[in-house]
Amino acid sequence: DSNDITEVINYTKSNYAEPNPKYFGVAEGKNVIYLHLESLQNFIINYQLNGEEVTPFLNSLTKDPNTLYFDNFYHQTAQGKTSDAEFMLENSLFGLPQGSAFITKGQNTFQAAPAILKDKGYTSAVFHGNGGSFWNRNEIYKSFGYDRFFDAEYYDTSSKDDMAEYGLLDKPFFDQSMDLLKTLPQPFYTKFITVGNHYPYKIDQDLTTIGKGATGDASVDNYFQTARYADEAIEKFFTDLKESGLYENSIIVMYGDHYGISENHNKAMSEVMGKEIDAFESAKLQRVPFFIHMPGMEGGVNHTYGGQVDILPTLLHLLGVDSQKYVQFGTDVLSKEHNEVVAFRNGDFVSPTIYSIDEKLYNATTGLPLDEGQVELADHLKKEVDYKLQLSDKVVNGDLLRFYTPVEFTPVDPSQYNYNKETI
Ligand code: GP9
Ligand code: MN
Repeated sequence: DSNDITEVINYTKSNYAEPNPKYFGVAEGKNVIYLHLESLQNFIINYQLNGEEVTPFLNSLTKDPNTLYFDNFYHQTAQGKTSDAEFMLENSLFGLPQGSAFITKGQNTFQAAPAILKDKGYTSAVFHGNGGSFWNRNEIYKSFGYDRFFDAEYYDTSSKDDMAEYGLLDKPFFDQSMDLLKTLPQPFYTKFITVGNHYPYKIDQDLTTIGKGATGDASVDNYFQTARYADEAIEKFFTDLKESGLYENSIIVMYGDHYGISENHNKAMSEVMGKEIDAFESAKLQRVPFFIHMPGMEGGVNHTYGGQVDILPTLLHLLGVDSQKYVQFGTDVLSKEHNEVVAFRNGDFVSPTIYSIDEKLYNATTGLPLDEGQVELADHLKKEVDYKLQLSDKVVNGDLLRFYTPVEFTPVDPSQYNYNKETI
């Protein structure tokens, strides 16, 4: 009810982190291009398999002067996997502790990125080479205010060689997406959801350019090949964006959506990482790559702790849109006031000083049990994390954004949208 939404607004106001003046508005009016990188974990970045880089293109971006690369960035997904990542990305709300908010909360009121940016003159679109109803996307995107959803219907999926288990392989996907992208009025806000690097990472050997791993655990061993394939597909897409002229007017943001190698594979991962994967190392494996790339922007490797719930306020500030009036649970990772305590959906958290995993506390630097002197601080952080998750759940379960419309925000009318190819 209205008391609940007042509590939420009070919280999000106090949680707000002021934009960093150095970055605020540097991408004002630019096209936004999100690349949703399926199952890409951060350990693969700059990893060498038998002396060979697995993801040479992404690695080159970690050294690129126009790219911000975050190497302490965590996925915060739960059972909703891909859909949880998208949910956080579009709303800066947490996914639910069970199930997928995409599926159960598709009719909620949202103040999501596409709607926020529509008020700034943006057209929005999602590109995905799988059927539109997967994760209930074709419904919830309407509630987010997405103008267009190019699902498998819009792609040529007739060649078996082009298909992965969950839709078009990344190379034909990006290739075919270019022509669709060129039809959009600018500025646009877009998201490209890849599927090639999806469990169990099977790929036609004719398409591979690197060998498999040698752990004997098939999904771990195959992962190197599908990650390489994704890297090549992304590089090609960058090239095509440059050729089309869109590149110069765009900001490209890339994120890994969730882990690809589960804890069941810790034995093989110990071999890959050259160290035992205990609970502490397992938490660190939840890091996913996060890149922000824009011609002319000052880049660098950034060690700030952050997570997927932080992406939206970060992007809005880059675009010169203040996030203050929106109900968002993350904070701008580029802000000096950014909150570096990264909450996981089960109440665990990581931070630059303390890890709280499965009721155990660790020194973030050494991985050893936390000093007695810091336990009180850890308890305090844990309470903050629990409160934040609980408030976010209140918003989502209670559909509380019904009761709050930010000033100068145009509410979304889902019935205005239709993604059906035939009827457009
Ligand atoms: C399917 C794709 C996969 O369309 O996005 O979702 P996931 O299985 O990774 O949650
Ligand atoms: Mn996924």
